Amino acid sequence: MAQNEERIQRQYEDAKAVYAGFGVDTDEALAEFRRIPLSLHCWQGDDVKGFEDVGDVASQNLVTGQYPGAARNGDELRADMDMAFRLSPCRHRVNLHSMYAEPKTPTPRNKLTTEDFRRWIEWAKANGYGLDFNASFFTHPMMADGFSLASRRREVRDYWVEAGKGAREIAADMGRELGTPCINNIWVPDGLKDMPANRLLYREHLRESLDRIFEKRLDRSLMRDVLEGKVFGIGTESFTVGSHEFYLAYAAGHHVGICMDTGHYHPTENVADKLSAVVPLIDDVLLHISRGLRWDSDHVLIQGDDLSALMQEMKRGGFFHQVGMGLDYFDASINRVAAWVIGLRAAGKAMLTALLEPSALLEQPEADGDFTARLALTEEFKNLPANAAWEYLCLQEGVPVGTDWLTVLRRYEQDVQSKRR
Ligand code: RNT
Ligand code: ZN
Repeated sequence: MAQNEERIQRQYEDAKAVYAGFGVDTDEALAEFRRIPLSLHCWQGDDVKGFEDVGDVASQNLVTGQYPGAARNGDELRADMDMAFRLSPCRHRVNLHSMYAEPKTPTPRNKLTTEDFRRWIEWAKANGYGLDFNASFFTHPMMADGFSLASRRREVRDYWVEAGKGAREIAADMGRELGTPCINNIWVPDGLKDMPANRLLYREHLRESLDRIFEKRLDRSLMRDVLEGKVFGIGTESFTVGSHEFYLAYAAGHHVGICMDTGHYHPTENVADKLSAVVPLIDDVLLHISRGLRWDSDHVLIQGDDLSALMQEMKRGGFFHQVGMGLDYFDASINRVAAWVIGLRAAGKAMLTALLEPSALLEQPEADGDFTARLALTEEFKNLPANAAWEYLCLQEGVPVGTDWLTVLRRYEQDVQSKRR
């Protein structure tokens, strides 16, 4: 072990010299890394089921796989998240859905209050996690024909408007109690399988429902509103009411924010490119970092060109303290805690690599019109020794280096997860 530490230390010193040659201060990059939180989505831990007894209703989030050991209640879910956090050197927030409420007596979603999340809040407080929030507009008997805020039925819209309003109050309370603004996201699955005869009608319903939800202004230091659009979903191939354009236009006109999920666009579209287009013009932006394979498949986040490009853009645009970052995927075919750890570590590595990138050296040739040098350097920077800095960070944070985390995870699986039947 000590030998390993020595190696990591030595390699970090070498890497530091390499980066210094490009004008980058690795210690400063590590310090900056520690200031940037990643919000971990609680719903990977139980396949987006939640704790309510909603009966046999359709789910609008397709999760595949049957790996044993899913969390069955708040205590198990929190223990699993704590485990994941122990294996990640990132700074962490927690992203909650209202279906994970723990009310003393069964409470419908439109009547939930902050006290129904008391245990989450106390846990977050005790561990220094910020909280983000979402009303769950899915997997529920009031999702009449798969519609919520854009339903043709007034009573359905009313129900979900109430849930949406309540969520904002809860988010504000969470922000107040934790001392960091809670990002409250709205995603609704509303849409149609086949060609609509009247698209405008649904969009007008959605617009009016949002107007009602946002009627009350809430303190931005406590909570932020964002709207998550989507190109299509399973069963809503022809028409998604809450498209990206709809929310973008709504957000710009109503001083709310947007959430961009990297799985929610046409596969050749790039969210990295969208940041500089929307961040200067929209009040708040949240990223749902996911990995779509062929479609919005919500595969576990791993490193790759898309993730690198996203983090590079966050860095180059100076967006890290302006744009929220949350993970969003669900895989029930592998250990669910491992799925979190793999995603956190992938996001963390990509983020650190971007922070270490000698970006200024790319800008100069671009300004000079020397695209040859820009491309040559782009290629060269891909292989700078970022992993040495990553290992050093893990060591300093007391987090397993390399795949050592898997040994710890296996023990947890054996001692804790495998006992859940
Ligand atoms: C669904 C959206 C949404 C959900 C969560 C559970 O396509 O990505 O963010 O994943 O709300
Ligand atoms: Zn999402």
